[in-house]
Amino acid sequence: MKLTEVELRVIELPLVRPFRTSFGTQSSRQVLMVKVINENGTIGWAECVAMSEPLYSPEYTHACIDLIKRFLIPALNSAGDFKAEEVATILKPFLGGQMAKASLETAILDAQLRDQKMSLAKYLGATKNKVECGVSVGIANNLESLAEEVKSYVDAGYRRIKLKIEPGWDINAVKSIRQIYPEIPLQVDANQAYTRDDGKHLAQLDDFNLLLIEQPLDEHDILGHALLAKEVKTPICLDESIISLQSAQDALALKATTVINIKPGRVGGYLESVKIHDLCVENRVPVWCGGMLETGIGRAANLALAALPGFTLPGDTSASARYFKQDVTTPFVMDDGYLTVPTGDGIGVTPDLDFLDSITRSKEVIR
Ligand code: NPG
Repeated sequence: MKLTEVELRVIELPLVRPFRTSFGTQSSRQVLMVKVINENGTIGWAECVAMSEPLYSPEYTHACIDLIKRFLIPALNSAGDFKAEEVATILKPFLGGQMAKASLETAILDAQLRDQKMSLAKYLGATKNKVECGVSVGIANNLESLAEEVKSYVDAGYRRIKLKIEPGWDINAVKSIRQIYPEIPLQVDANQAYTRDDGKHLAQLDDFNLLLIEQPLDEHDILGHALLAKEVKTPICLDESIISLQSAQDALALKATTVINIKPGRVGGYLESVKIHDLCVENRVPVWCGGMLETGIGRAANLALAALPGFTLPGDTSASARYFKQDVTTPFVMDDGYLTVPTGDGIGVTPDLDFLDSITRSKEVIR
């Protein structure tokens, strides 16, 4: 493939309710949408999961735009004719930038698969046609509003609840939800909010039959997670620390994690995600697909990945309505706690361009 055009467009989508985590509160989602056109005139779409600020990861929207324009597109142009499978190798000399790289690789893969008339799900090796839905619940103002929000999701059919936690909003929040729902699959996500000294405190979560504790410590503290895993019985699951196949291999070998959250943007794309999935299947480590408040464009691709056989735990693959009043694609609607995996060519969806234009904050086209 050769790229004839790349469009980088920043949109801003309001969230249906503010989403509070240990690293901040979001009331809208700024997203970099990446569109490529290849030499056949075929269009490919992807979204970049970086946030507007470097709070979850060092990447942020405008840094990604700079990296893509200044280094990634010129490198692909110099490579001449390439396949989507070669993109990661071409971009490897530029360090980091997984989210930026993932968005470009995914848009290129979307166009390539549309040319080949194949769905992303089939290409990645999906074995399911629907995927179980979990939902991530932000830190609430008080236990009553938390219970109310969780009830709305349970009533809607979500099959697994993830509570965001931080020091001061953890044991009691979990206890209150466990009392109401003794059986529901429940897990927590700290987004790095604790330290190595918090082992005894976090061990109190062992009473609540949680599926896992996600990323309790700093993303670089692999040893700390391994030590914590000896202090708590609840399985530790790494998210932010897993940025590549290599980091997944290391974390597993060092016993810092026994479950892995795969987020394609965080690891550099869907192809790297499949490698991590395969590693986990080989080692009988359960995986699940994380979410980054994706629009329908990213959600479609995540569903294709989550349909692979190693994804044995429900992911943060929620319906569009969990986050957005109006999605940029035909909305993903949950049916009996499942979302259907798209079967069309490529990612299987395209954005509604009129709606996209109406929420566009900036747009540049590189030819
Ligand atoms: O369902 O899309 C979703 C969001 C799930 O909680 C979720 N994501 O830390 O995993 C996370 C968190 C997140 C959201 C991280 C946005 C970064 C950006």
